Amino acid sequence: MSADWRRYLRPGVTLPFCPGCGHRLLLRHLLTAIDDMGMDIDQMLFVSGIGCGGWIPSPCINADTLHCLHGRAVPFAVGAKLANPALTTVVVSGDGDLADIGGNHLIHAARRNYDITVICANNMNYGMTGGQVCSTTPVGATTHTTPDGNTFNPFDLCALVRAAGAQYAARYLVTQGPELVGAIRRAIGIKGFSFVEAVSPCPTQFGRQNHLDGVKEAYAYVEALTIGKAACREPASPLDGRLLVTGEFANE
Ligand SMILES: Cc1ncc(C[n+]2csc(CCOP(=O)(O)OP(=O)(O)O)c2C)c(N)n1
Ligand code: SF4
Ligand SMILES: [Mg+2]
Repeated sequence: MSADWRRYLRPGVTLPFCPGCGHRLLLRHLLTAIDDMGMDIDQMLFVSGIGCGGWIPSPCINADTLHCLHGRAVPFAVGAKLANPALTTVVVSGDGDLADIGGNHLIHAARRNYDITVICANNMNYGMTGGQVCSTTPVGATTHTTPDGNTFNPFDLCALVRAAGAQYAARYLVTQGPELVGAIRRAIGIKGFSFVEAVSPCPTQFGRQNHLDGVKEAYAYVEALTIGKAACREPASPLDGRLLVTGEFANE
């Protein structure tokens, strides 16, 4: 793995994430994948919506970035790709942005198999706005809007986009650096709709709401939810209670 990822940061940028935020690691893994692939970043476009996850491309990456309306990163990316098919187009945004307010765009982009890559920074809540419940919040987790614990089953986003037609779908924790870098590389390399879910702890909002007393505890919580695909019963896609299955779920 290359260590040269920092050269893709916008000069003078202060990374806008809290200490210990998983989004910072995701940024590093994304730029490492781009460097490893020898991509010409001037031929790439990074698109995001609103939220802490939406800050990963803009202001951090020194490339063309589109910072769009909340939930609308995917249609902006599709429009840009249709206008300029030579552009390697990568959406990076939060779980709330992509799966909640933007959920319909996500499934239809997968169904239509647009040649874009979508990277979802899944921190299991709306981090930016204070830690509200969202469609990826585990059952039982407390949030600002579910003080007695979330009662709804979370989406399995990889299963969702796979069922809709995604050519590639993978999920890894941001602490699984080589796996996540490899998944991002494969996703960008595939022609067609590809999706990578990066499980990214949010110590400040999700952590505080769940009485996780520090960064270490926030990461331990997420790791305890996770199991590798090989260790899981097949098919690996349905969530088993609070389980997050990591691995590749489509690679076509
Ligand atoms: C149309 C609209 N509705 C609501 C908001 C408020 N809002 C801003 S960010 C956000 C949630 C972001 O959550 P997520 O995408 O998961 O990103 P995170 O901050 O968790 O990384 C919301 C609801 C908004 N900016 N625009
Ligand atoms: S609120 Fe959460 S997601 Fe947002 S920057 Fe802080 S730790 Fe990261
Ligand atoms: Mg989120």
